[in-house]
Amino acid sequence: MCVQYITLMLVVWAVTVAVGVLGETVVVGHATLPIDHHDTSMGTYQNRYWVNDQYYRPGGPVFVHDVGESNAEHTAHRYLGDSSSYMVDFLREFHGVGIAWEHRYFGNSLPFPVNLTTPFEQFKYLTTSQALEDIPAFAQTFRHPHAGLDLSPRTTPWVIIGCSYSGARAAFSRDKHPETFHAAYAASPTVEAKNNDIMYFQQVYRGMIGYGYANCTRNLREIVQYVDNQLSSGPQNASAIKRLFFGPGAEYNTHEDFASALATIYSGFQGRGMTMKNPILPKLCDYLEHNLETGDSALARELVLKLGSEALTQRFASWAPLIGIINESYRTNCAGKNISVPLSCDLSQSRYPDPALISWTWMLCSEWGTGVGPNPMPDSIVSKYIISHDGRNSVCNVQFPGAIDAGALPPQPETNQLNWATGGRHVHPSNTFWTVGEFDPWRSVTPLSGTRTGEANATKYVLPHAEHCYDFRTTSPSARIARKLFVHNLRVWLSEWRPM
Ligand SMILES: *[C@@H]1O[C@H](CO)[C@@H](O)[C@H](O)[C@H]1NC(C)=O
Ligand SMILES: *[C@@H]1O[C@H](CO)[C@@H](O)[C@H](O)[C@H]1NC(C)=O
Ligand SMILES: *[C@@H]1O[C@H](CO)[C@@H](O)[C@H](O)[C@H]1NC(C)=O
Ligand SMILES: *[C@@H]1O[C@H](CO)[C@@H](O)[C@H](O)[C@H]1NC(C)=O
Ligand SMILES: *[C@@H]1O[C@H](CO)[C@@H](O)[C@H](O)[C@H]1NC(C)=O
Ligand SMILES: CC(=O)N[C@H]1CO[C@H](CO)[C@@H](O)[C@@H]1O
Repeated sequence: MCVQYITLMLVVWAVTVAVGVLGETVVVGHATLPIDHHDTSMGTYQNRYWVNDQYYRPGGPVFVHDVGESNAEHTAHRYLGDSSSYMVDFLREFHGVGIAWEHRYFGNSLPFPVNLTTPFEQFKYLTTSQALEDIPAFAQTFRHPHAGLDLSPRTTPWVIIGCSYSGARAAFSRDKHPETFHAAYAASPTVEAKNNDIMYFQQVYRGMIGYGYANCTRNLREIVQYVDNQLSSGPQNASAIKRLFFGPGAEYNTHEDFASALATIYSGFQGRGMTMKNPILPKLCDYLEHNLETGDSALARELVLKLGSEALTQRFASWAPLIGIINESYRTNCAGKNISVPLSCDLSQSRYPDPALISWTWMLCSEWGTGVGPNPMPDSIVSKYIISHDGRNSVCNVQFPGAIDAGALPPQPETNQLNWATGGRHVHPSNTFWTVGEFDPWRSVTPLSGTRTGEANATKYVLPHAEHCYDFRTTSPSARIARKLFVHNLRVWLSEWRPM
């Protein structure tokens, strides 16, 4: 399992952030919250949030953008401080107050310091259910930062918005705390916890076909089959195929680490699809397809059929950018590309030093499930070896050595317990607007896996030609439709709200 698919949930807008022209109107606040909502003797910590109240008029709602599993500072300024953001649009339209909320154990919202030496017991309060109590506790005493007006849910309708894990949190929040949240916008809501989701790459596969890359998927399937045959046909062939791709020394990697490294080619899909902003997959496809002499793709295909999958695999392995991509992701020097440092091509998992990744990995290892599995034959576009077959959960063991043996982490993430506690894919609160991207790799763990594309239902919308968390992008046409539908619903829901 490589870092791309563990960080994935929110690393979707690695695009340049516009400078917040309204930056000075965003104020940061700190809420004092119990570390343990069930036992106040554990003490309190400070949870960070940001507020923009410049569009507020009495009677307007409070919008909370729940940032989820990252340091929220960047997102807070992007959504609250940028006059062209979706949030500022909502604030203007409804004369609301906007809040960006940082999740406990992320950024500066730390019950305990998070780093590689954090004792396991200090992660005890990093649970989905504890985190679901944080905003409701904060909301009770929330006041207009300048005018001091009571803006708690007793006097003001609250609306929670999120995507991916925080999209699931939006739905769960409305479900568990209807007294706090009057409405929710759940975008790409990954409500179902799951280990080794085999539909992830199936969606990538469907998306590639949807975007006109069917031939490329055929090529990649043939390559994957060839690679898997070589990996399973004795140590000599296995070593040879690893060296073919990543040079001398690559043979010391396990099948799992090697196969996961190859799957890096799909890492840009969920955030960028097959557009030219995706720096890997479309370029690799073109390279595999095109006959260098004539530029004729049909001809290339014929050539491949004649030469067979071994030749095709060799062509992939000789794609010039590949080793650079791997060296960058894994901080290796495979094939000795950098002549000023020694050759090193160890593709094994190492510990993430980034605090947000440490906390998120803890959540995955304890509750949400880790990894994505190979999509089913005959459509497999990734090696069957991307999952380890030794029964041990290597990501969790590597990141938190000894935690499973000490009983601080379960042997396997307790996905069933979490789904039972949250409702998982059966969560169905009222006043909730649901969306997902047509080719979102995470679509199968949302409640919209069966919904038709573009179907403009009252409270559900599948964004055509979109992937993960496209809803808040100002430039996406289908996101604009989604937000319009939400606004339409929200007007009705707000008209039904009554103070307590
Ligand atoms: C790392 O975490 C430990 C335990 O929580 C804490 O005592 C220590 O100060 C932290 N180190 C840094 C550099 O923040
Ligand atoms: C190694 O691969 C070649 C080419 O696919 C195959 O002919 C050969 O049988 C394989 N060797 C073993 C030991 O399976
Ligand atoms: C896919 O390959 C077929 C030949 O096998 C060719 O006729 C067709 O033009 C190719 N499609 C694209 C989009 O390159
Ligand atoms: C080669 O590695 C050194 C040391 O890590 C680094 O400073 C340098 O930028 C690298 N060179 C290139 C061309 O990436
Ligand atoms: C809206 O969704 C419901 C259930 O999700 C479905 O039964 C119904 O046909 C949809 N309505 C429209 C107009 O698409
Ligand atoms: C750390 C390191 O050596 N990275 C290298 C990976 O490969 C690219 C190009 O192939 C080099 O430019 C990097 O220096």
